[in-house]
Order: sequence, then C-alpha cells, then structure tokens
Amino acid sequence: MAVLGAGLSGAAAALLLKSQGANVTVLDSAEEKQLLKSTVDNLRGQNIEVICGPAADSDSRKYDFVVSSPGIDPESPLARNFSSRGIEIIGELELGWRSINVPVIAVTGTNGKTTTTELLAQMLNACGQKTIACGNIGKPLSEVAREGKQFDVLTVEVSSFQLETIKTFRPAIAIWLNFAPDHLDRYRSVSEYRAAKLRVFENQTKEDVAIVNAIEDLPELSARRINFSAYTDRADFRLVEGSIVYHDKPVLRLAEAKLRGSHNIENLMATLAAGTCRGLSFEEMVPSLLAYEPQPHRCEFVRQVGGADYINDSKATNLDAVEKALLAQTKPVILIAGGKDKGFDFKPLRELVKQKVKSSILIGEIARRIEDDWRGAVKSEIALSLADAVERAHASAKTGDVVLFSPGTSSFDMFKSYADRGDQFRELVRALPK
Ligand code: UMA
Repeated sequence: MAVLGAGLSGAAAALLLKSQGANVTVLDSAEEKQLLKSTVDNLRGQNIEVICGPAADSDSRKYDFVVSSPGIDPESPLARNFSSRGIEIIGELELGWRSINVPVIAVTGTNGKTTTTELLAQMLNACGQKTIACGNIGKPLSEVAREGKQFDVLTVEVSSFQLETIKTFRPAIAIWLNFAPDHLDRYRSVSEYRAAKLRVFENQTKEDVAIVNAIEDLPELSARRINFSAYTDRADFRLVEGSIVYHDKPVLRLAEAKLRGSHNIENLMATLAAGTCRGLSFEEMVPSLLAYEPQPHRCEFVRQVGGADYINDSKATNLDAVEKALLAQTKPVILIAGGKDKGFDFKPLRELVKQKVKSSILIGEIARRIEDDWRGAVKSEIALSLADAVERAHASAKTGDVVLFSPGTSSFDMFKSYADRGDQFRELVRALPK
C-alpha cells in the first residue's frame, strides 16, 4: 500500500497500516531534506519505505490502494499518478474511521472548529465520558486508532480536505458551525469547497444527529436535526438577554463564561447540543464550559504598550475570521493583515474596515492585492516583514488604540504555521519598549 505525504497524517496512516500487517511505502513530493528527519527515521525504522522528490511523483509501481494526506490536492502530480491509473485513493480520516469501533462526533465549519472540538472534549471528559480531541486539530484519527486506547466517544475536528476523500465515514453526531469562503487556492469555487464540507452528513442516517447553525441554508439531511443560532429565534438553542436558552429554558449565563463574541456563543451552543445527544444534563455540562480558557492565537490579548492594546489573532486565516475579530473591537484599530495569496478578494471587508480601522499595515505575498481592495476605505502601508509591521504599528499607535494582528489568510509564505506566526508576533510585541 502507498501513503501520500510524510507529514502528521501520512506518518500516522503508514504506521497504522504497518501495525495491521501491510507492506507500506510512503511517497512525498518534497525533497528528503525538507521533511522532518525524526519522522522519516521513525518510518524507516519500522521497515516502511520512504520515497521523496521527483521519484515519488513518477513512481510507477502498482499498489492495492493509496491513502492520501489532507494537504495533498487530488489534482497534484503525486495524486494524479495514482488516480490516472485507476488505483483507489482514500483519505487518512477514512482509514482511521475504518479502524475504530467507537462513536464519533465530527466538528466542521469554516471557523471555530478547533475551539468547539476542545470545548467538547474538555466537557465530555469532565462529565465522565472518556474522549480525546483529534483529527484536523493535530492528532490524526489513524494515530488514535493505532494506539488502541479505550474511549466512550471520539471528538474529531474535520476539515474539507479530509472530507473530500471519505467513503464510509459516518459520525453519530455531526456539527456544522458556519460556512464562509476559504481555501480558494485548493478549490475552483466556493461551492466546490462547500460541497466537500457537506460530505460530513453524507453517510448519516435517521439514527444520527446533525447539529447545525440555524442561519445556514443546508440541503435536506437524513439525520435528526438540532439547530442553534445567536442571530435568530427560530432555533433550539438561541440567545436571550445574555443567556443561552434551550427552547425556553435558560441554561448558561454568558457573563460567567470566559469566551467572548457571538461566534463563541455559537460554539458553546453547539457543544451543549452535542452533550444533550450524549445524554448529559445542562447542570452537568455548564461548569466545565464556564471554566474553559480561550486558546492562544484567537483574539489573544498580548500586552498593553503606550496605552494601546496588542491582540494576536493569527488563527484568522480567512476573511470571515477577520470580520469576527473586527466586530468584537470597541476601540480604533490598527490592523496588521496579509500573508499567503489564497485567492481571496478582500473587498467584502471594505465597509467594516472603513468603520473600525484607522490604518492598516499589510504583509506577505497578498499585501498589494489587499491594498488595492481597500483603497479609499482606509490608509494602508506595506511592511517588509512582521517585525517591520509591528514597529510601524508601535510608531503610530496612540493611547486607546488597539493593534490587531488578524491576517485573514494563511501563513505559509513567511512562517511554518499560524501558530509560528502568532508566536513570533507575541515575541515581537513583548520586546517593544514601554
Ligand atoms: N505533499 C506532497 N505533495 C503535495 C502536497 C504535499 O507530497 O502535492 C507533502 C508535503 O511535502 C508534506 C506532506 O505532504 O510532507 C504534508 O501533508 P499535509 O499537508 O496533509 O500535512 P500534515 O502534516 O499531514 O497535517 C494534516 C493537516 N494539514 C492540512 O490539512 C494542510 C493538519 O491540519 C492536521 O492537523 C494534521 O493533518 C492532523 O490531522 C492543519 C491545517 O492547516 C492544521 N488544516 C487546514 C485548516 O485547518 O484550515 C485544513
């Protein structure tokens, strides 16, 4: 069998297949020196062949089937080498699913997946239902399957990339948080991205549950449906006078929670809904939700310098996330944005930027395009690096301003990941003179 990609997912899939007695080859288009040495050594140490670079893209051997990593585009030369020969390709998520025997809660949506997955896992464990947060959040499902630990339920963050290559994946509970354009460097259109995400419901039956945002116009679903929304009253979970209300019963007072913003209210609603499906009462669930601390890189307050607040929102990798971060601001904003050019059009943010942002500092390969898209709405300047951007923000920030780093796109043109980008921002801000 072949596994495409030698990152987290590929390594986990290869080790799972090996533990099941298969003969495994891992193929990766990158040169070996670009891969993590410890991963390659570990695979080879388990008698797994690793082929890198052009030799991987042109490997002409026949395999029974191929497992692909989520980051590999089905149209890439590596994937086409197998699909064009009619060799079956499944994704790492599907492989992991076939090797477990525990119900799955799948969490998808453009934004809030990671927070909701963490909230849910923390809450279930606190209520005595043993679970683990896995999938797109960082620990591949195949790794959980190989480790073979006992769980009552698995809490799996699923991305559109992973859903593209499912066949039988059937979550007992599927959560659809929200939808907004993203990943336009991978998909030809927004509807193609949406179609990939909608596959989360594909194998569900009436015995399963779909927990969906009430304002989403979703197709008919086979699963039983529970709705939530912070914006409409036509939902099972809704917002009434500062509390989350289930039908007519107030269940959680938001002033007591550490999470802020309408998007987080919806994340809490979806989590409560999943808990009820697992047989939990609100009294059992609420204490751990109130104790939940927001994670780094998501509107994380870093420090106040010269009377201005500095906020790290590096996790904002699409426009919808920037919009949510801007809506949550009550002070004049100096916005640092930009990064990889994922094909986004930043014009939809023009009005909000005009209202909230006093100046923008743009970085990365998409900087000039954002400058064009916001011309006339806000004064923009282009920085040569993140360090340069932070210095420029510091030079212009006044008491009462907020310097918000909410990039609106991915980090891969300049950083290893959004976390690396956010860590660097935090360090730069900590190093600023008072
Ligand atoms: N590669 C090729 N050929 C290609 C493209 C990539 O060989 O054409 C190779 C690369 O050289 C690299 C490997 O594939 O060695 C990387 O595979 P990958 O991109 O699938 O990355 P993994 O390390 O396996 O991480 C993946 C997810 N990455 C992506 O979906 C891009 C991780 O989500 C996830 O945490 C991990 O599996 C465990 O499940 C990250 C992500 O950015 C956080 N996800 C996107 C998002 O959240 O928006 C979807």
